[in-house]
Amino acid sequence: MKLATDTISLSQYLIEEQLKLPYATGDFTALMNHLVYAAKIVSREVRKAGLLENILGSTNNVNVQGETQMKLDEYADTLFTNALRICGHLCVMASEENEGIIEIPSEYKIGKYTFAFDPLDGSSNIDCNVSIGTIFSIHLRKSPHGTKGIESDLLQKGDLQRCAGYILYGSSTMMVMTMGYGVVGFTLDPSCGEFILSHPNIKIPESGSIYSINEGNYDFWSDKVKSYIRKIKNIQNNNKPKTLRYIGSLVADFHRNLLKGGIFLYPEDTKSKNYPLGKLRLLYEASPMAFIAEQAGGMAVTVDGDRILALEPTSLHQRTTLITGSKKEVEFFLEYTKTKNEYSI
Ligand code: AHM
Ligand code: MG
Repeated sequence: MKLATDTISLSQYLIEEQLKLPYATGDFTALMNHLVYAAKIVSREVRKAGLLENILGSTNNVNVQGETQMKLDEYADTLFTNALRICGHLCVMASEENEGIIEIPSEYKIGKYTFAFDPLDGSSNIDCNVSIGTIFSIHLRKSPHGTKGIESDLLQKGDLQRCAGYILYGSSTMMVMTMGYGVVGFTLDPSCGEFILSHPNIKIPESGSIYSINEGNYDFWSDKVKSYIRKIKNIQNNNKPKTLRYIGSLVADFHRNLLKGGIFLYPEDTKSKNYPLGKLRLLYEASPMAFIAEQAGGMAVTVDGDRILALEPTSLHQRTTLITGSKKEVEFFLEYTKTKNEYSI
């Protein structure tokens, strides 16, 4: 076991990283400190959700995606919004739970960063004590500094992200993030209330035996996706079939595959109202995960093989298909689905 003297907290890490950059102003570090504070409070509420009345279950509200909002969703959304818009370093925000942009109220300082987030992803799992998470993406604004941010400040491709990450409320609470030079993970130590650096350099295994997909949608997939899934399960073709692991919380499914290796797929399905797009949202689900995947040595593409990070967003809640995970697994998916004319095995 590590002694406290060997450890470094997320706040200390951010300050040390800032000191390495002679031109850094400290704005980003301050912004992250507000985010970390909100993450700790949401983690605390998630941990005691079963004990509190009026926090589990759904509200009567339906969010912009047409989904019933859970009470914890709403709580997390309000908490992250309030904690971040006062920090003085954001010019505009966007959340999965809000149709339009979230402006910075005029009483607060306007900053140079944008913040897009999914406050509580995997909401169908909240009521049954299954892992859920928060996902975030930070860009530098495009519009002139000092003015209010606008929607186009948020509509930037993933390649331009300054930072992306997620908070996983799992068997422990973790924050995993990248600032464009590798991926680091911090675990919340509840005894001192600090995120402690627990995973200093996360690399996704080059290949892995796990595949994660909602196989209940099988009949509604394209032939190429059906065939690929049959292929990776087929023992004659493959010696060893892959293992299916699917939670239904992107953060948890992604995190497991990041550490163990494998592939996560959310292709389009014809029964969905979003067809021919996938279910997941580009700005605050696919794009931040793609940044982490690539920084960890993995890949993230659409079913057609386009890099997620190269997609130019055109709307806040734009959807995309997502195939992400170990490099060799994603490469095999692309090779298999592109080179075959007839998809049978
Ligand atoms: P949410 O943002 O409403 O929680 O939906 C996103 C979630 C992801 O966490 C997960 O990967 C996916 O939806 C699961 O969808 P499905 O239930 O269709 O498999
Ligand atoms: Mg979500």
